[in-house]
Amino acid sequence: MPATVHLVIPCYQESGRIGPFLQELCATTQELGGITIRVVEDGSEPLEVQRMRSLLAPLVRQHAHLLDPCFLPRNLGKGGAVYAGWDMETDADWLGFVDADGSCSATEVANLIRRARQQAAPQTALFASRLDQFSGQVRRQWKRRLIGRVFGLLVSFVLGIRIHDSQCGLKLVPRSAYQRIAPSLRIHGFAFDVELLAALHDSGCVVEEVPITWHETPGGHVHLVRDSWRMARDVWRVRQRRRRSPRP
Ligand SMILES: Nc1nc2c(ncn2[C@@H]2O[C@H](COP(=O)(O)OP(=O)(O)OP(=O)(O)O)[C@@H](O)[C@H]2O)c(=O)[nH]1
Ligand SMILES: [Mg+2]
Repeated sequence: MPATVHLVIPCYQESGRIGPFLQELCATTQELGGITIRVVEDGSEPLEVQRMRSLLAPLVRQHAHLLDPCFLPRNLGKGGAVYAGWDMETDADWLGFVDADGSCSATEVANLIRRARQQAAPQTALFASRLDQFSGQVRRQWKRRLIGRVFGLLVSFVLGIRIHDSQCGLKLVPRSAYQRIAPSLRIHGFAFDVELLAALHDSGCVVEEVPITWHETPGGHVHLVRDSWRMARDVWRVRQRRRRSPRP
């Protein structure tokens, strides 16, 4: 039996982007087997919720492994939605998430799952990474590329954990490792991946960066100035918290 995987797709106002990607993801993961997927809609306005319900209902009927979506009553942020979805799952060996916009293809998701399943027991967390910035594998607006790189350097420097791209929208974490650290996780916004990285690292779980192909889909929600500032502030908070509670 292959290791089981539960994938969450955090969504905020995604009815215009998620359709083709979700279709492709459902088909690809059905072939692999042992995978469940849940869309977690994060408190969008009523009209958007209605659109998502109509879009998802036929897909849920068509694919047994696409679970009923979760509609959160208020916006928690990307991390909050991911954790809400992970906390609903009590069985899977692996917990993961993937962005709704299809910047990372269903094939890449399948490749990462295959890689996770090569581990004898879930042990090493796998963070997809836009590492090969200049190989043509990564197509991103130059501004996002630059800010992403600076943010990666900031995370490595401030937290003392070597990482190139902490923010890529595809990750797989052993459920046992998540359960150990879940009570300590506080950040629910776009920098939640940084806190996740630090908590995994401090708990002794190795995090491996896996280069993937990434073709940016227009219409992203991350505001380069406002969110970069908030995220940098959150990195600092993670640092301060780690200093207050030294690792064993
Ligand atoms: N649940 C939830 N998800 C969010 C929120 N904001 C963004 N997301 C989701 O987070 C994922 C990534 O957001 P994007 O809008 O693609 O981010 P981006 O601006 O394209 O940034 P990159 O993809 O990193 O280049 C998508 O699945 C979004 O729907 C939010 O407030 N709540
Ligand atoms: Mg995106």
